[in-house]
Amino acid sequence: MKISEEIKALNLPDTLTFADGRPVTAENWEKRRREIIRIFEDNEYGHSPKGPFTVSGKVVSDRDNDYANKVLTEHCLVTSHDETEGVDFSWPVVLHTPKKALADGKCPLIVFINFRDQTPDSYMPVEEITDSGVAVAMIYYNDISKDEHDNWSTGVAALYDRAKYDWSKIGMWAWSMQRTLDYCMSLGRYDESRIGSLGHSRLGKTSLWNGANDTRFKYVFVNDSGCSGDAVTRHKTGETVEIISRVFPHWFNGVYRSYSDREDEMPFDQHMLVAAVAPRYVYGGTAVEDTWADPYSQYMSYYLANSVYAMLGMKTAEFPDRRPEINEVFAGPSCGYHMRAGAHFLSRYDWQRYIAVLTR
Ligand code: GTR
Repeated sequence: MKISEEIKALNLPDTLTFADGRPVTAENWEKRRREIIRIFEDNEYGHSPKGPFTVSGKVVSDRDNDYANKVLTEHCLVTSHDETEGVDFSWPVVLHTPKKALADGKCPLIVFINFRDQTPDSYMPVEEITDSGVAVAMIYYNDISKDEHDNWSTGVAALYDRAKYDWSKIGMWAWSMQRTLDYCMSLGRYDESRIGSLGHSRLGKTSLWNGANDTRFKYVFVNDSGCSGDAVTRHKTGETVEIISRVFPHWFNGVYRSYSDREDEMPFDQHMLVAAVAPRYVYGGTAVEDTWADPYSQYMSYYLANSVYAMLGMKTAEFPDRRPEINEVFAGPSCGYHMRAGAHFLSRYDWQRYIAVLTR
């Protein structure tokens, strides 16, 4: 069956039609993009504080001869001051910057949110990343607010009034990626045209929400994010809105759970969030054995995002009108997707594909 036919049968809300029925054009796309973000704020991830923020940082320890004298490693403590609410919050960031790239001029940077605070890490092959001329800024997600249904009592969650900000943990983690970028850009070393966002799984959902919101992220890499990330929710295999919002209620706002077992009635689906990155680059990494996430429902989102890039007059990816196969990589000029062999993981293979796009 053609993927376009599978998609048609799902009767999805149309990215290229405003909520009031007006058609979307290249001229009003930015307006539609903002409308999509609002839909996801209201229905899924909640409303995050909008600042303005003053962000500063200090280097707690550093080594300028890391990885055979090729890498500058800095362990930093970054502080965000919210000027509207008068709230201060600090968290650690580890920065690895390739020294050669620094000497040659500004280098690309990936802001990476991780499951662990160690470096290197099985999800972050530092030497390989920096050898490719890319810097990486790593945040440990539990430093921002614990991945627990803790009644919003830990980390940054505890500092903001819930009556005003119904933000979810995914919203908080995404916010920390933006504030980390504030700090990194203040250093004057990173190339603003090649800033990437990356996370895996629940943090892949976070990377997508971050990248849709903050247009400074020119490359949004979304690894194995699945349900409530980049997978079309309607009729996907594996995890559903009912399961995810029951098991992980803290990842979402209070409204999302009301869509349990009524995905077909949602005025949105996740393909709209993937498309909301356009005209910037969005890339989904998936794995064939990751049926819980559902690589085919993930493919649908990128396949559909192509119509937005086309409408904007941009070059699109060559996504075939069928299900993807193992090890197929479609790294198009404006959007990408791959389905690697194996299971749920953030592998070297995934990093290599993302870096290839960021540095080409
Ligand atoms: C699973 C969850 C997925 C995915 C994964 C992860 O338990 O059902 O949505 O996010 O965790 O983050 O590792």
